[in-house]
Amino acid sequence: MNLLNPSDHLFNRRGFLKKSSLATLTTLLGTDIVFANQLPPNYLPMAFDIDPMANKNKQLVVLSDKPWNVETPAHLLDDAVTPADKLFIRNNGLMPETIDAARWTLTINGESVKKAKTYTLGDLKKKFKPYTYQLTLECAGNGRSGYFPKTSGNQWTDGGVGCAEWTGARLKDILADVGITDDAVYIGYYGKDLHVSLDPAKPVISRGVPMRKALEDETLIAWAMNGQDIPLVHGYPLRLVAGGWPASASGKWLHTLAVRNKVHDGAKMTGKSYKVPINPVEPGVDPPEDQFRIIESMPVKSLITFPQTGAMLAAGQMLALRGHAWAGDRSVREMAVSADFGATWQKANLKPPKNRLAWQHWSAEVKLPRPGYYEVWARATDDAGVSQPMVMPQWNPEGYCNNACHRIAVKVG
Ligand SMILES: Nc1nc2c(c(=O)[nH]1)N[C@H]1C(S)=C(S)[C@@H](COP(=O)(O)O)O[C@H]1N2
Ligand SMILES: [Mo]
Repeated sequence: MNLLNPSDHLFNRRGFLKKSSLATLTTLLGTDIVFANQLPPNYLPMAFDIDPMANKNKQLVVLSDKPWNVETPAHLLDDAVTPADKLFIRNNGLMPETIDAARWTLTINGESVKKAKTYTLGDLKKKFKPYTYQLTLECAGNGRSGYFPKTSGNQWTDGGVGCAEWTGARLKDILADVGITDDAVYIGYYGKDLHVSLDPAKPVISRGVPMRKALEDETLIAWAMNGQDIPLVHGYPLRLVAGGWPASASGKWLHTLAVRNKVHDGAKMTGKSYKVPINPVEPGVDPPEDQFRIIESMPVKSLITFPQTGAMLAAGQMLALRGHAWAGDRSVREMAVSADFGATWQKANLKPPKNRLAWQHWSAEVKLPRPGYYEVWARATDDAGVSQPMVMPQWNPEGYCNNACHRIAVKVG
């Protein structure tokens, strides 16, 4: 899409940028628009007056603006902990326009609670011990653009992933306080966003995780990201965070959480959303719904975050590389890089994660023998011995879980 011709929905009836548009543009800019209140009607700040696909990757890339889907070029994910202005945005609907955090409540209900209970944000912060974890969130559609035949959906390249630091209460502590029954199977979240049709009766997305994931230490009801209030685009003021699983399970603008006595059947839990065929299919084949399973832990994957693809090196200069690796519920055991299209591999230095479900940092120094063009490939292996594929992994109709090796181009000389 081209922001030169912004569609009307960015602006309100009077032609001024909507609060949620401003919040997103602020995220893209990485700083506030100081005189935002002075913007003339229907005026889009010139920083966005460009075709984002031709922006030489200096900023986040807008894949769609209704709803907002914004990805982060790999080299902008170089920070150990992803800052707010570099975390991808994946909205299925329209962000809530007005939020009163002082009156925000979280209700825990569903078939498998003894009695439904409602907490204010203040109650949650006072009553439960806070925990802070770095948690990797990756959209299940990240890498979709690498599938052939092409599948529908946002054409994410590599940047639908990030690892921020989240603070909140453990969901298991809250559920213990509420009291759940033995027949609990799944949790399902409900958020305050609105369907793009503006029909309040239409649900946007309501997903969840099975109890074994819900009750993990690291599954949080979070009110802070990187030590501050969660930015509006990432779910202010309250969000479920279940690291290592499709980020679609981490509900933003959370107001209700149901404890279900069956697999949650909210919007985008049913049909083929966030599901892959149980048995491998030939590329292009789309089996019936009952032959799909829900994606749980995400597959092993890694990124080269330095240097940026297209780097130029002087002859004789060592190539310093670094990046991150993650493996859903697992940890990464080994990281390797190749500069000769996978013919030989060199082991990289790999750090342990800060905590379970955080991405791990790796680095390597590679000698490139003579002037010319190279591709550098990076490959992670998880603690079960599973490695990233060099080429497209198992094709699936919705284009999920593409964990093929990341690669960059480098020129010497
Ligand atoms: N309420 C709500 N929660 C949501 C979504 C949404 O559209 N609405 N999108 C989900 C999806 S598909 C992803 S990948 C992540 C994206 O989180 P982020 O935008 O903070 O990076 O949020 C998830 N939680
Ligand atoms: Mo997603």
